[in-house]
Amino acid sequence: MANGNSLSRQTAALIDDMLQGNGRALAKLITIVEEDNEESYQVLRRINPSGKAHRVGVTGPPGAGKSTLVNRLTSFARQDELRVGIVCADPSSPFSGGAVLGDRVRMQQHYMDEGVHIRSMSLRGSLGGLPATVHGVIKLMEASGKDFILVETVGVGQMELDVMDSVDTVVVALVPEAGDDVQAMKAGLMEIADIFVVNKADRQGADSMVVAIKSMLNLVMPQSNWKVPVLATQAENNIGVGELYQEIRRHWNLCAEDGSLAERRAKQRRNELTTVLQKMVVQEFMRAVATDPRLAEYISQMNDGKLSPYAAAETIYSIIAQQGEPE
Ligand SMILES: Nc1nc2c(ncn2[C@@H]2O[C@H](COP(=O)(O)OP(=O)(O)OP(=O)(O)O)[C@@H](O)[C@H]2O)c(=O)[nH]1
Ligand SMILES: [Mg+2]
Repeated sequence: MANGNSLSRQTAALIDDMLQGNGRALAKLITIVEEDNEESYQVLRRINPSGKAHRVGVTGPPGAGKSTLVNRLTSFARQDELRVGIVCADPSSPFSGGAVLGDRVRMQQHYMDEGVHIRSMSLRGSLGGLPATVHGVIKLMEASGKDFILVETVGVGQMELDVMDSVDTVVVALVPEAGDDVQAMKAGLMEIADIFVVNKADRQGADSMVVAIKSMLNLVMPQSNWKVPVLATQAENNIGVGELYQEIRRHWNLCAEDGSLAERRAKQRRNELTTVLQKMVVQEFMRAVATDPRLAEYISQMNDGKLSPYAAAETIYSIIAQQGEPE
């Protein structure tokens, strides 16, 4: 990976087309990036989007109405003449095939719109890990000229939290019945949410849910001058989603003004650097172990408990570092 420079003429042409905004080329490149192999690396190596797109994450428990919200938000963004990219990242659902079909129905009106690109990703067992792959797809969408990128993830596990590191504005969607969810909500979720939504507000308990979230937020030290709004929506009936859209944009504008957006982007780039470097080092390690009997010997000593993993890592690293000269 570290030494490879080759890119097939075909893929290079795809990149050119994608940069011109060609949707088919974008779709094909996303497939390549999802593969997480040498070619994916070569593609991502050549993409360095300007960072002008507003990336919005929508996360929350299964069935909260995230896709319905995303569909409605897309309409508002299109009214603003923004080009929209949608990434539905579904790491675990065994029914993802069905979910994709359901989302197709929910987002039907946008499938025919050339200004909208919709992508569902089922990434169980993805080698590079979900967050890195989603991040690559977001970058492709941005490079292809999307202005507003919506990323939907299900659930509130560590993986979803990590995905949310790749976006600028995080919307956490809950439903009135999710009282237990709020109780069980980890501090992490409170910290990542820039906006809370209580969707399905046509059902009972929405108001008290809004109050409960607000009072929990009061316990958290504010991290910036942004006061996290808690909104009630009915995505199905398109009630309250206009306000949500306005708050999402307001958050982004504020972050751009106070410099926190630039900080967030810089952090994302540092994370990306670390991820790529880790991959490279591990690959180099695997290659070296396969060819250098000294390394195999250290590993066997470590396996026997004669060498601590720390000592083994240090020795192995110094051998690899001696061998590898930077390009
Ligand atoms: N009553 C009511 N139902 C809604 C509302 N918004 C969405 N729904 C319904 O809730 C169900 C789930 O909606 P989705 O948008 O698929 O929810 P989701 O969070 O994307 O679901 P997963 O991606 O499977 O986790 C659908 O049947 C929607 O029609 C609402 O405001 N009120
Ligand atoms: Mg969904």
